[in-house]
Amino acid sequence: MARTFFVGGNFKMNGSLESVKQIIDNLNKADLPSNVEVVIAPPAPYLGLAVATNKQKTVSVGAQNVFDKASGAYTGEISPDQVKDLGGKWTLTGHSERRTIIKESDEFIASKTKFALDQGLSVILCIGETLEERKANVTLDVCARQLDAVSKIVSDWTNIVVAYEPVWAIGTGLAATPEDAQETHKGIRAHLAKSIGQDQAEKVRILYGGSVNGKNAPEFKDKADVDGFLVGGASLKPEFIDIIKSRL
Ligand code: G2H
Repeated sequence: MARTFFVGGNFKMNGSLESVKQIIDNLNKADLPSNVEVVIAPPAPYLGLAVATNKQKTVSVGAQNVFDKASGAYTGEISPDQVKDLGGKWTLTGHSERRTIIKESDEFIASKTKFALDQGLSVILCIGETLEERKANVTLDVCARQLDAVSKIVSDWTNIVVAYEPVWAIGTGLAATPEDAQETHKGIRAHLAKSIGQDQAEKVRILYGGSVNGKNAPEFKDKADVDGFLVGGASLKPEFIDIIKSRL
């Protein structure tokens, strides 16, 4: 089945008013393909700026994280409604940096994913194994556990995009090989078929993330279950546009 190619740009905790504007100006000037869906996730303080300056119809703006409550005494947190209020349409959940550094649990990530969906945001749900888990040959078990926490409480996956990001490949310059990514994506889709049904599993886009750049992105071109990329470091650079165009 044809799944629309998807490229996410996760700026992480990088940038300034000036540099975020510069990245968006570059995107605005680019001749982007009409059949690639792009989501950029700047740091939360720049969400409004990103929405206001983006002129590309195929580019949406999202948050890197949201909380699982609508409002209240939750110092430092951001609600899905506030993201929407600024014009954001997406959020990431479960990025490995939040799983490992902030110690977010599978259950908390699932709860945030459900709440964001219920409030009308679409979600890029990040999953992936550490190097130790890979060495122990439990990659798919880890991905399944992270996915199951969500499928236990979310039955409609229409507005979820899964990003498979092996932790050992993130920001290290050591991307998974296209063959490795394809094999894992295939396993993830097979697992989803069991948990959310064959039909939904066929429709869910599964992105690869971890040291994707303008040079290696085209190498994933013929991989049937790699439906796009979640890009960190390279989304801050002009090569982000090459990644968006890598399927042409
Ligand atoms: C993985 C990825 C973006 P990078 O975290 O989410 O980052 O491309 O820098 O490895």
